[in-house]
Amino acid sequence: MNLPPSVRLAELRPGYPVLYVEHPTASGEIALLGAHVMRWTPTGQKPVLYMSGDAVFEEGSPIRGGIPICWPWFGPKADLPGHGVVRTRFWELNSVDETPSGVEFLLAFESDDQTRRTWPHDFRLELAVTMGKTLRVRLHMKHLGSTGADYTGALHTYLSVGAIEQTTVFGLEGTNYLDTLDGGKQKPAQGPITFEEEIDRVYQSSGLVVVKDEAWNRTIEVTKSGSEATVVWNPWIEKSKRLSDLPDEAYHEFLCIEAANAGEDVIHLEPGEEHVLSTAVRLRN
Ligand code: TA6
Repeated sequence: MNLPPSVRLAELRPGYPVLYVEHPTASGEIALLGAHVMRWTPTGQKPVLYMSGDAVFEEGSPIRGGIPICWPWFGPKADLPGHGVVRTRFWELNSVDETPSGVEFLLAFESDDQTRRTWPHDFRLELAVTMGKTLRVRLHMKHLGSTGADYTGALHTYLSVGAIEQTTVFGLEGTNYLDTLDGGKQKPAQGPITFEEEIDRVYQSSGLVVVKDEAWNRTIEVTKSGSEATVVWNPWIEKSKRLSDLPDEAYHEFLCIEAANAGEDVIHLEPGEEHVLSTAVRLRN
């Protein structure tokens, strides 16, 4: 495939291709493993996506950071891999188009014998990623099975902040959330979110989320579509220590704001039906 001037394809490890982007508006990286947006940095800014310094880059292992694609289920599922079957497989690169405002990538993944062993329905996924002054990620799912199926999933976005202790999340006030750390109990949101402990919540919301990062004096806006659930996660101290692909002190440096179909937001697709889950991330001027 001919790549435009701002894009090159190289192996981060033998057999582990990554797309590297150096465009006037932004730089970034997309691993073909999991069609995983690993980095995105608008020109002149600090990185907006967080990537763990201890991340593992090998087939079969999820990447800690960036935007994991959690699908066709969100979270743990019996003895199956957490967050589904597509973030640890290589996707196909279908096209790359560059314009003065950015670069658009189209990647695809189809069900196969390996996915059928854990997910008994055929499907086709297409991911559109646009990197520019805004990052846009759009997951288009088509159900090809012979019977209907219920899907959940998320665009599991890791955002870099200067200090989690000086970070506040706005936009989820007045909603309810399911508290994953308290048996999934439904609780009312008490106001803007600040961080003094692990937070792992599925908010029932389809709206704009605003992350105010006092330490780096910047504000990140996260919008979405095709999603009625927004997951907010920070591992805090103990979980950071437990996760081998995350430095012990990493919890200071990121939070996840995830456009999800999770909790009560389950997507039922009949044969041939489709759904689109998307998110956009930008720095407020
Ligand atoms: O999105 C929040 C969450 O479900 C947390 O419970 C935590 O497990 C996080 O995802 C990371 O999951 P992973 O499988 O990538 O380690």
